[in-house]
Amino acid sequence: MTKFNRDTAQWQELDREHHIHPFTDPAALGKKGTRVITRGEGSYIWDSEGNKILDGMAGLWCVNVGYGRKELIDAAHEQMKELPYYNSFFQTSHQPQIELSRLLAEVTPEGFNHFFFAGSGSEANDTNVRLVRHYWDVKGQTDKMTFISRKNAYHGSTLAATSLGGMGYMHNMGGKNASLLPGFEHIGQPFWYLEGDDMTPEEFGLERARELEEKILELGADTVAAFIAEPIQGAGGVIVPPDTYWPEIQRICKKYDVLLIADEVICGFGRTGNWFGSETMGIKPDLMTMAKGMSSGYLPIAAVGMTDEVFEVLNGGGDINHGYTYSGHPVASAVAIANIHYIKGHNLVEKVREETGPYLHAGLQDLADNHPLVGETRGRGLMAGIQLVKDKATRTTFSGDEDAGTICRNYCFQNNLIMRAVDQSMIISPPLTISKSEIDELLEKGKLCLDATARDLGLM
Ligand code: PXG
Repeated sequence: MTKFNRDTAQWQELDREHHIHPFTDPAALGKKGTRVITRGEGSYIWDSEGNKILDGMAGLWCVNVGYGRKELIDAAHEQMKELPYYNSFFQTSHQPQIELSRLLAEVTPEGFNHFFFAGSGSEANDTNVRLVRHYWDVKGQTDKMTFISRKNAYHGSTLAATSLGGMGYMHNMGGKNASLLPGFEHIGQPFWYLEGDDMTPEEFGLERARELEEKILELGADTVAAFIAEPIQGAGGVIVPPDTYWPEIQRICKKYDVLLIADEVICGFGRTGNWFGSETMGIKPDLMTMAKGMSSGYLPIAAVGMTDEVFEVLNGGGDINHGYTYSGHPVASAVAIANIHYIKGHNLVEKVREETGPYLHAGLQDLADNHPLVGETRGRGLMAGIQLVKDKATRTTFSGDEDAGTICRNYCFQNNLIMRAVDQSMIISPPLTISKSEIDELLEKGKLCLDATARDLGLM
């Protein structure tokens, strides 16, 4: 970006003056200044000071094929020249979104053959709310309006997506529950390590799943439209439910005629070692939300996928009064197609499942076994969480000023490793193209930062 001919301090000043950052306290950030990222290649990014940084988060869980892939760049360039924009309203369509729909039908689980496009995961989840309510209305079950999700779930940041999500601090933005719409209910999350007390993980998984049944009975099954959940919670801290959880959820949804929506925005497109997290966790959803890895973040695009059964109902229900200017944007669709071909052509899903995923988790297990600060490590494929604890035996975390997550995150920042903190967990979600030697580097740098954090907190 030398063409702009500004130095880092000038960029930081302009950023402070004119740019409002998402999920950030502007005043606090203004004091610290931002790190300006200028370039990416493979698993690495560079900042305006020339630092080479290992991106253990693949951007925001999305750059699945890594940075700088010519195939995706060329696809965008070619499509821009051919047809930079057209829509699919008013009896028109275009080739990239038709081809992308076909490809998605190929890579999604059996029965998923119909896709509605959006520009982001949040928009796609709004689409879920709109389409699912329409579905029940068409079926004549007009009271089935309420969505149930989980505390500490993340489903996006529009009003409907915020309401679907279970982040209290988001609901409370603008005043008490000002950002929580009516018709959205939340049950407990299946986070055994911190919330399971003296239950076994299996007992706890069943208990948390049965909260869904209790909630449905409390609200009345004839008022509940759908349950939405991530197969493995991402932004909540990479929380893998106990084995008993998903089968019980599936049983309950079926019993009470409640649609099951899998939010695959993070888990999709190879992240967990299968094309979709639903396959990894053995779930058969009715609808799926997809975004992020769908285009590896090169351009914004998202989708709601649905089974033939769900589509059959919509297909007989008249107008779908919903859509975005950029639904199925041709350039974003072309990039998503190139991205899926890249994932297939480089066998990334198999590589994550059989090679790099197990390799990463073996390294992490070593930390869980031997590091005083690490209570457990968890995850699937190339999606992992490291739980930081004060006391391993009692599963007690740090609190107050002893904010192990922030301390560790700051060490990562200083050591040119992107590893994000979610409360007292460190999160890893690198590009699916990461090599074993880059995983070694990630683990070595990660351990260095954990050691420094443990020393600061008096554990080493
Ligand atoms: N569902 C899930 C499961 C997500 O993780 C969204 C929906 C919303 O997608 P969009 O494209 O509207 O952002 C997400 C997004 C974090 C972080 O800090 C995670 C997300 C977004 C921003 C930050 O972990 N996930």
